[in-house]
Amino acid sequence: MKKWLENLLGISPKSKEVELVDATIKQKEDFLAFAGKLEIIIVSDNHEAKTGIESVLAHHPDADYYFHCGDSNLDPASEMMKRFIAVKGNTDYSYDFEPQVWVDLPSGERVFMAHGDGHGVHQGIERLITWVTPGGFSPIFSDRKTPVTKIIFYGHTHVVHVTMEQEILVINPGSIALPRGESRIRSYARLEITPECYDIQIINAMDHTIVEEFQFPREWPQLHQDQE
Ligand SMILES: [Mn+2]
Repeated sequence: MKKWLENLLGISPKSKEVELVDATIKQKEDFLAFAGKLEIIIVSDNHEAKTGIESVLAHHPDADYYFHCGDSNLDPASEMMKRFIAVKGNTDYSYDFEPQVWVDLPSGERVFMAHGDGHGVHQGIERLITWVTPGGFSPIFSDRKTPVTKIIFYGHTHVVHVTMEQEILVINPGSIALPRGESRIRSYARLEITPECYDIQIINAMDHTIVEEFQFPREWPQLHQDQE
């Protein structure tokens, strides 16, 4: 993570505590003045294989964030995994990952990431959406000052999925080692957040060529929402 981001957030993104981002105009100005965009790399389900992840890190050395959606089957304390904000997959039983994380980005978006096995993602993403929607099941919504989740990352299916549902951007980068589904391409995702839009690239992990691109318009997130 870049130093300016840490300073802006005042916390490490790996902090297990959920910190609220101060919803001020100043923050928006800071974001624009410092960077104007964020680059985020998302990988999932390498199932012990290290080469794909090493190659992604070598190819994208300067991303602002690296997210791993679970089933790495690698030690979270290893040098490679320390680069990632990661969650526990259903086959990560030997390792001490959080089952789910919320991360507040300096752009104002709150990200929710879970592997997805606990949210029934083989049946679809409805439960994931419900989980992060105010009034949903997540215990975090007992807090009246909870920012609205705008982005979800998940894995588990090993199938690429990019969509915008109920104003939430949802990304499954596919598996970087064991792809399923029609394309059968080992893949990961790159998300760029600019003031105007979300640009998403699905990238072939073997040669880093772009397989698919998506773009969704973006509005500055509503940072705090009262829950009555
Ligand atoms: Mn899994």
